[in-house]
Amino acid sequence: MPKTKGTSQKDKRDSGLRTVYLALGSNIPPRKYYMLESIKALHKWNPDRFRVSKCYVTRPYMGLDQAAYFNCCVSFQTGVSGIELLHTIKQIEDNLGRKREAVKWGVRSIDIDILFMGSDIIDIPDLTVPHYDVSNRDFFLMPMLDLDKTFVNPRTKMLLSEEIEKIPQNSRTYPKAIRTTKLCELNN
Ligand code: A4P
Ligand code: MG
Repeated sequence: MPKTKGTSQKDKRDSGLRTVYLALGSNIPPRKYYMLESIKALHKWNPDRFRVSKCYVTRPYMGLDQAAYFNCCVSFQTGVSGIELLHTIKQIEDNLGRKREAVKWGVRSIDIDILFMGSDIIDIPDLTVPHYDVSNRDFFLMPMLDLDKTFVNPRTKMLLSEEIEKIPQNSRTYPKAIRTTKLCELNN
């Protein structure tokens, strides 16, 4: 097996049950449909302790000239490896017709990112957990706080509630909760 820098010993099947947190984002209509279908697919795949945050409408990150996003987070309990989880979310994105374009931060029907896998730290070529930019994105941190107000980022050792306060104004996307019962109907 090729040796990779910082490969986590935890990225294997028997890593034990832990709560994983995923972020969902869409800025191509119908955004609500893409969000809801992704949530349903994830719930079907792993219903154990499945929870959904509020859904937010957010400005494009770093002021990009794009349509507004819908963002939310989901959490569930699982024992799967990071790579297996990554394959599953890519499959769900593909099934919902996501086109992979060369443009970084291009528009997207649905983007599903792994934010945290319990307190695991994974640094392998295809996967970085916690997500490399989680501390700088209010559209990740705000819905994360809906799911767990006391969550500590295992890399920075900071509370997410502290990290969100530190985000500079020019990076903020000003998440605004939207009224929807549909997105949260899978909550326990
Ligand atoms: N990868 C590594 N770590 C992870 C992880 N923790 N979760 C690799 C998911 N994927 C991870 O992902 C590219 C590769 O990253 C994967 O093949 C995987 O091996 P991708 O989803 O195909 O590409 P992407 O999403 O276009 O790129 P990137 O850099 O992930 O974009 P971001 O960072 O997701 O940013 N503004 C607002 N308001 N809301 C948004 O949701 N999203 C973006 C996209 C930009 N602006 C936004 C939002
Ligand atoms: Mg992504």
